[in-house]
Amino acid sequence: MAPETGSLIVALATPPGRGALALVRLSGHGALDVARRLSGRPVFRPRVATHTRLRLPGDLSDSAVITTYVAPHSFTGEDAVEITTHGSPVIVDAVLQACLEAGARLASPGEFTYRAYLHGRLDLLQAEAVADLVAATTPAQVRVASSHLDGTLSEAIRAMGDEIAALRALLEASLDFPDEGFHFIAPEAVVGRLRMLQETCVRLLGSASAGRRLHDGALVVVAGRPNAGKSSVFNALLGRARAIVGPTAGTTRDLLTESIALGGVPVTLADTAGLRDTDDHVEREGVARAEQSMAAADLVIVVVDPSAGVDALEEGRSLWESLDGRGRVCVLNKVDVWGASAAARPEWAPPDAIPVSATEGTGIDRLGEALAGVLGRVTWEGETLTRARHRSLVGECAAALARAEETAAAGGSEEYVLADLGDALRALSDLRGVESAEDVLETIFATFCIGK
Ligand SMILES: Nc1nc2c(ncn2[C@@H]2O[C@H](COP(=O)(O)OP(=O)(O)OP(=O)(O)O)[C@@H](O)[C@H]2O)c(=O)[nH]1
Ligand SMILES: [Mg+2]
Repeated sequence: MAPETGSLIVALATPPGRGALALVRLSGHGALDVARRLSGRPVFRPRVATHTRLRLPGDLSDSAVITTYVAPHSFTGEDAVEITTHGSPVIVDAVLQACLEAGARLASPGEFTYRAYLHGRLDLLQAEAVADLVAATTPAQVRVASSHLDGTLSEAIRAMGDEIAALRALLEASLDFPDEGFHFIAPEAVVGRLRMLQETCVRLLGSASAGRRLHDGALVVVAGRPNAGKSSVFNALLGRARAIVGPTAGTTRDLLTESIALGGVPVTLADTAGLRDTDDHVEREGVARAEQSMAAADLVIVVVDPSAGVDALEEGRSLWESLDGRGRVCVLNKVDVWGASAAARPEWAPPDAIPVSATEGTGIDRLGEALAGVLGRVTWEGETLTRARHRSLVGECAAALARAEETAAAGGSEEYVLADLGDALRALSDLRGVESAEDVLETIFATFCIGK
């Protein structure tokens, strides 16, 4: 996608297929002429929905609503037109064809938002938020994306950049008047301000793992010995009998996955074959797949049946311990059988292990809460780093600030501190896309869908 602006682009903004209505969007020079040409109306009042008849190729016509926007007061910052027609694909095709005949070309993915960015209507963080908002599948994703679109994250980043720029100005002034004994800022004050800036970076980076899961989703795997009740726990979390449950050990062989939301995070929940040595080659393959999915999981739910006997409990222990340092939650299933007695709890089980009865539904809400807690319930204060790009640039900024602090604390030259502050500032500008390279931008906008 070339970063040219102004040429006339058109795309269907609503999903393809049949609907009650469809919305075709145009942006660029000549957009208003197209509206006139299709409707035969000489004048449109900007931003006022106008009911009109469209004359379309192939002897078709439709009654439609047209809204016009005059540059720079539009989403893209250009002249723009929205045409709402009845939602037949035949009508949509005719409208698109008419627009193409009038000199428009089909928009590339994300091109409307790219233009909004190029015209300074949005910064890069906000443009990414447009894509995230449209792609959101959980309310928490909507909250974070819409808060980023409103500029909360951009504002935090801009404020940090302003603070660094102010510090740079003071240091430069000190450099400019070295002999007169001017000290526009004392070294201790520089260190203090650099520390505060680093704290902001740490706070932002602290949101990154929950933000990544919010953005990319999380893999949560239910694991344990055969017959511990994994499929029953899986079904209870889903709220429906998705997996086959049976009294024979080795019921589940394949990996079963379903999508659910936990604490606002979109989760792929996987049920697995019970972990045991076996000669059955199908079951062995199932165990291998269970192990692979555990290795990739953000969180493993270890299901243990405390009534299953000593050997089973020892295997539960080794599975639990093998996950040390990873996201893990211990579930003591079949509490209706073992009665929640302290004596029946395995001694290795952590104090926050959750007694549940998958068949009766006891403890399942608490399990859901615990899972959401481990996944990092998103507090959606707006300053959540959701993408790898955000994490790496805030990380670069923090590292540059730390270098600057070290130099300042050791009484090093202002020049070195200034160079590090320059790096910190550059990372923040890249984050907001103030002067981003074209190839970086193209990679980002290429992930958008057409019409956005
Ligand atoms: N009483 C009681 N029985 C349960 C509970 N959860 C599961 N069961 C029973 O335990 C047996 C095994 O349950 P599954 O959910 O199939 O166990 P699994 O761990 O998926 O077993 P595999 O797929 O064979 O590894 C079934 O007969 C279930 O009805 C529970 O909370 N209470
Ligand atoms: Mg099973």
